[in-house]
Amino acid sequence: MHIKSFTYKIFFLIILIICSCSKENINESEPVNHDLDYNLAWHSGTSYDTTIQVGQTIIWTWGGGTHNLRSTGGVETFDSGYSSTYGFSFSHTFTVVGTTTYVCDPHESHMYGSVTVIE
Ligand SMILES: [Cu+2]
Repeated sequence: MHIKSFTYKIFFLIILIICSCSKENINESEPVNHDLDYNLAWHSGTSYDTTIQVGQTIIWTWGGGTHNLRSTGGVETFDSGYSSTYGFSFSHTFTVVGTTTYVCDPHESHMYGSVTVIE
């Protein structure tokens, strides 16, 4: 009886150690902070009005089809060029306060957006 309860104590101790170890691992593997990036899908039927802070980056990721992403007015200029590769991505880091509009040229009626940069 004595030996049995001792065995249970050892078993409990081992379980406790395993639990505390795995908890530590969870804390270490917390996701990287992506607060500074905005990820937007870029395919037919996507339009956005996005407000960000100076220095933040927007990443557009292509769905199916042939698309480009070109600024059409405002305070910043950018042009991705054309790509028909699914998963292609284009990013721009905004450094000027104000609003910039953009469009996908072949799909200007349903692929467009604006980015408003605030201090
Ligand atoms: Cu398009």
